[in-house]
Amino acid sequence: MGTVTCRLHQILSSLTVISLFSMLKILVALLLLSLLPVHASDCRYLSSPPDATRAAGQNNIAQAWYGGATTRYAHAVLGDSIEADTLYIKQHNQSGCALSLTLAPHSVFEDITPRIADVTGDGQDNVITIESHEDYGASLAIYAIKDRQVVKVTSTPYIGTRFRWLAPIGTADFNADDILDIALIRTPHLAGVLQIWSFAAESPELLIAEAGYSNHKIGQNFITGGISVCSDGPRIVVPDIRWQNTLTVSLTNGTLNTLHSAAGTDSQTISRGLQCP
Ligand SMILES: [Ca+2]
Ligand SMILES: [Ca+2]
Repeated sequence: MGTVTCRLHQILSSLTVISLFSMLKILVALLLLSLLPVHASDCRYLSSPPDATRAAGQNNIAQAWYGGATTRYAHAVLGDSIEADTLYIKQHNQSGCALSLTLAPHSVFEDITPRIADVTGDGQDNVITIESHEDYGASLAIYAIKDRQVVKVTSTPYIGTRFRWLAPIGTADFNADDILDIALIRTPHLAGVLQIWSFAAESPELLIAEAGYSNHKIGQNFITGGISVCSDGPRIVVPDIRWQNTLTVSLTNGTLNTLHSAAGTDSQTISRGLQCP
């Protein structure tokens, strides 16, 4: 009986050694796999809305784009009811796949292409997005990469009502603090409030707000107008709220000044407005 028990013990011990050896082989194989380079084709991303495009950056962020197409916020201000719930950011010199952030179910990115610029003044790119909440409408939300994660660092307040939108115009340093500010039009189909925001040190500060401008018509998946940085400073070029004239405005001594008004808002008139004098 004692001999049988001893033999059984030997068999069990050898089985344990074999299974431990097998596990070790599996662990080594997994480690080797994790060390293999990840090719772009290996990355699996949620599908983007049909008209979404990728933004390209020059500083630390190489690309940013929207994925996770969803119809859960059926505002259709940009032409269809397909928005996105995921922001992808790929850094320069980053191995592996893009980093990502997915919004909570009450929000979407109501946008086509995010914008890349350092608007907080820390030398690191930010990704500028339009983020809409199912109850409170749109806000301008600023993202960054911190500790290899996509994080929201600051934002404007929500407009406050469902299906109210805002349209960014562009970035320029309007208050001469060497940090890019963001100009936008809040509710471009209603009051058309031109706002300029500073996000220096990740703190939102409204530099100016004045009604009577527009840069978007309901259903269009593009924004009209932009900003030119001329020798006398940045100039915003957008249609007036009734889309009759193309206005060129600057922020001087804390007020918006209309430098020029041209009849019409067609693309040629807008392009002429964007040329510095
Ligand atoms: Ca920054
Ligand atoms: Ca500034």
